[in-house]
Amino acid sequence: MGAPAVGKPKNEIEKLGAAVAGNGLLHRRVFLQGGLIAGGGALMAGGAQAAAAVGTAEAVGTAAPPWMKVPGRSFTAYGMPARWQENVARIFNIVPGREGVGSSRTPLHYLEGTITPNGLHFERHHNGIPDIDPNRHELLIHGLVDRPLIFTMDSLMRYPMETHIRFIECAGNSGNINNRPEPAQVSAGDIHGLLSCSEWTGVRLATLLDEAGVDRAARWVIAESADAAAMSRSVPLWKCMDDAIIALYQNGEAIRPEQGYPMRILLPGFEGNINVKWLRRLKVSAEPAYARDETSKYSDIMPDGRARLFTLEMGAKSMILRPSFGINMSGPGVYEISGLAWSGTGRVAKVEISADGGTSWAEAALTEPILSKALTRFRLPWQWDGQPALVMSRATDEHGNTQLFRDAWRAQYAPRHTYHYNAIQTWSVAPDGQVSNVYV
Ligand SMILES: Nc1nc2c(c(=O)[nH]1)N[C@H]1C(S)=C(S)[C@@H](COP(=O)(O)O)O[C@H]1N2
Ligand SMILES: [Mo]
Repeated sequence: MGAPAVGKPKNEIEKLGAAVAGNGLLHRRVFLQGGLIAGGGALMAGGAQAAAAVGTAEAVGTAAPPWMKVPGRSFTAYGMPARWQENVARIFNIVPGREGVGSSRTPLHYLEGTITPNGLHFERHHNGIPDIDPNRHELLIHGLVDRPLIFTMDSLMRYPMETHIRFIECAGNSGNINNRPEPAQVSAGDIHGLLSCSEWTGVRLATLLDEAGVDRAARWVIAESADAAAMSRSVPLWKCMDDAIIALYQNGEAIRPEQGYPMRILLPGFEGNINVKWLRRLKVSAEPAYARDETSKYSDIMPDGRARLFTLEMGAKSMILRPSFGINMSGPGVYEISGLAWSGTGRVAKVEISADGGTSWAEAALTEPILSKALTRFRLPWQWDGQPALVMSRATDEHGNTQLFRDAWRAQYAPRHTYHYNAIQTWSVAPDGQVSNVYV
């Protein structure tokens, strides 16, 4: 967390009628009303110092910081973050002999806003990142269609494009780590970082399928990749005709190799795995393929041991990132709790926060824009009294889908099941400000 809040004393907060739930949660509009903005106080002091530094001749002399005494460095062809941000990096372990297989995670706890920088988008590769020459890559649409079609990059680029901000979340996100008997003492990015959000631009899949002419018997589209995993997944035809796009751009630039260069199928809100990267073929069919990744993997194992296939939409979910493991508190005072919420079925309707282990809840402010199937930032002011606290968030989407506590979530499935994990994340704040991961 940043510096502790220096705001007004507690009795003034109570005068405002700001405490809305137990253990110091304040009304979401308190910061907007002003008067309690601790950061504002600190900012003004800092601003005054800076003004003094640039405004007086002697400050530009000996007292000036070194970066004011020499010209800055030159231009770069492709910019990089400040060198002070070195720890803001993807989180991963490489298994020797399996260098390209596995995943890296987004360091969610170090980021703000909702867009994941391209270099920090999580990665999940089943057989490494292929080096595809876009001039030799083609997309084939065939199967139950009137006219099989082949698209080169040049021909695809001539179609009308759309831009949407959408998250991608791996079906395995959070699950493995939360399946451990003891809560892992690792960062929010380690636990929940198979999750990223980008502005994607591409061609609506429905446009291409309409041109091919889909047969009336068709119900599925089998998407196949051009990497060495030759992954395939069955996509319901309704989704292909709804909001699916063939994504070519990610946050304004060509989609990164890690994300599927030169193209991937983007199925908003659906589990990560089905968003096939390095897409080469779409086969329209009456039946699903029952491919490996939709039968042995990424399906839900129920308490009776049977598998539920094709649970494709990710649930409503959220987590607090400030504070979180490694993002500690620095003394009692007013803080802004900040985190992310999302749902695979639409918009986030509300996020509730508890600071007393789920006994009482306060509604967080949602930062605009609140977009469908995109990450939404939530915030709530908190007067921390320096006592032990259990903080947690609970998202509800526009269809009423919400989050369960971990035990209730686990009771829905077979014992070791981990896919589609969306239970409530709880952080414990100790009197010294240290934050740890706990099961509630
Ligand atoms: N061709 C191909 N597509 C793939 C994968 C892969 O290994 N190969 N991994 C899948 C999985 S499991 C996930 S979670 C997402 C991850 O997308 P990202 O690497 O862009 O974050 O891509 C999916 N698409
Ligand atoms: Mo995944």
